[in-house]
Amino acid sequence: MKKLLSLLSLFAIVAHTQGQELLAKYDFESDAKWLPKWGAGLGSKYAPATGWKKPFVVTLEKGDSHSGDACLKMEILESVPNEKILHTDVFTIPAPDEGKKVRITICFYVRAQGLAEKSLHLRGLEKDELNKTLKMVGDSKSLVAIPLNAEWAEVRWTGTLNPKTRGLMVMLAVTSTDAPAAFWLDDLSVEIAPEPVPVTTPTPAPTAAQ
Ligand SMILES: [Ca+2]
Repeated sequence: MKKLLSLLSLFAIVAHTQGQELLAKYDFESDAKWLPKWGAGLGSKYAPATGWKKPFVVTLEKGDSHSGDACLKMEILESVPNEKILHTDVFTIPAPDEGKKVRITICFYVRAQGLAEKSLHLRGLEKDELNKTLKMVGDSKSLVAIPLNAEWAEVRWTGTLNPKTRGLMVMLAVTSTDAPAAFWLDDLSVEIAPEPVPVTTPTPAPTAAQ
């Protein structure tokens, strides 16, 4: 726990010094056997994530986590053609300044077993202030085809949201029909990303450099 707190403190310091704002973070270190507000779906059928018994199960697993003692495991038990989707709760996105868009970075760590290459995808769902669905992030069902390795690997995506977006749900979608198969997830965070540095910025005069 102490290690976790120091890691979180370190994270806060880094976030502060870079002017970034943490919007959501999930490290799965709770003792609970369920994931509050997380859901999972098969095709168009949705239920609480840890409520599924087949064709997949979602559990909090102790040991071999990326950080702390626990991580999330989604295990596909039976081969079915429909997409299997795991998703977070809807967390708040701050209103952007006039004429601007909110720019975010989604970061997480994943490892996998038995899934076909390019069959696990990062996806986001943008919601308006009334929690109505606006669109998929980037108008895409796949922001990133997640690399599938036996060892933990970092996945990071940065992009902008619709100016009307006030809520966001992060999703991991499995298109593979392979079973048995599984992936593990840890340290999912979403934060406001710094504005990109324009590539056309003029080079400052040498005297301006320290
Ligand atoms: Ca963890």
